[in-house]
Amino acid sequence: MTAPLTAKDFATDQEVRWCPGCGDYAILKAVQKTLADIGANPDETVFVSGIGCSSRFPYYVKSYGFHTIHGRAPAFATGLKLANPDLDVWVVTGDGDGLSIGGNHLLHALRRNVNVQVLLFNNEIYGLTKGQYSPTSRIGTRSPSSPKGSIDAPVSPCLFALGAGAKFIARGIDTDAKHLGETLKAAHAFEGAAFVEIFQNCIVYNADVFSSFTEKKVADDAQIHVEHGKPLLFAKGAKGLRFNPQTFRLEVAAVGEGGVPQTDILVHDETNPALAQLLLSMPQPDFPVALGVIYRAPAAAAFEKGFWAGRARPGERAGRVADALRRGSVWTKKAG
Ligand SMILES: Cc1ncc(C[n+]2csc(CCOP(=O)(O)OP(=O)(O)O)c2C)c(N)n1
Ligand code: SF4
Ligand SMILES: [Mg+2]
Repeated sequence: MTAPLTAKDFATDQEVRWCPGCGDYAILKAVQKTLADIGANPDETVFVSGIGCSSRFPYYVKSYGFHTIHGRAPAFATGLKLANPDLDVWVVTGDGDGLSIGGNHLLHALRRNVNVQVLLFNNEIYGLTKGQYSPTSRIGTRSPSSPKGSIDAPVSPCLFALGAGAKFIARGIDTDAKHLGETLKAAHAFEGAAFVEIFQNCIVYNADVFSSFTEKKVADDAQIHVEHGKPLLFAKGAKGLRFNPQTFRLEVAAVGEGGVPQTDILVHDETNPALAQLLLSMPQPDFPVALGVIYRAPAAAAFEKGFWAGRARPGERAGRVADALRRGSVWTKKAG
């Protein structure tokens, strides 16, 4: 019997070309460990990316990989999954790749529920092209393309995913390896398009943009780790989220002595899209940042399953593409 693969077995001999201190390194480690933990078979695993620093990912994972065209990783992944549904397909994209040029492609992979894991590394900047502002950059972000500060309202990747009809939406942080690993495993276990936003520090062009909730000393107060069936508590249980039916909004409440009883605090229901919307819309710094599996719809058929239902499987095809193209509506134009 061969020994199970370890995280190191998923590392390649390629020189990793990210800047020292880039958050991408930690994500790479977390993904490699996840692959080992889930017993992934490198011969049946494919990483597909677009263009960007984050999109260099497939070079560094010992599996099959495609470094494709800017924004088109979801389209390649959809084709791959349709042609060979047995492959385990991961998409790696950035906030620019996935939400600027590739917003359209991402939307369709999510709404179709193609059974792939989409990891969107959000550093709120175009790293590879030297720091232009991106669709997730905050208002006021100064960059070579917004020297006076960006005036564009940023898009929330997870709210975009929810609006697109994604059935699994989660969030993690580059440096919280344990939590990120658990989130990636949950994404992998989901049958359908699993969207994971990973807050990733670009130390060169947008350093510490997430530090207000990722720094160790503020994390307890500024993050809420949501878990299905568990009360929405944070700050070591001293605070929680409750629903105000008058305003139809969430509120932060102190829990226990001098505060509200814990029974007032909402219990996380990951199958509730309205709650997902509320958790993803919480403004900072008044509210904590929601992390973990925020939305997981009850079972829905993956796209490729529906596609192949009642069709001949690849390898059992009845004819050739060329014949199909030449068949059917053919007519001859009469002279005169
Ligand atoms: C068609 C096309 N347009 C523009 C570019 C330039 N370009 C390369 S990567 C990139 C953005 C990358 O940003 P992001 O996806 O956030 O990745 P990061 O580098 O931050 O990981 C752009 C605009 C390109 N390569 N191809
Ligand atoms: S530019 Fe930013 S995102 Fe790109 S490798 Fe360097 S630190 Fe990482
Ligand atoms: Mg980016």
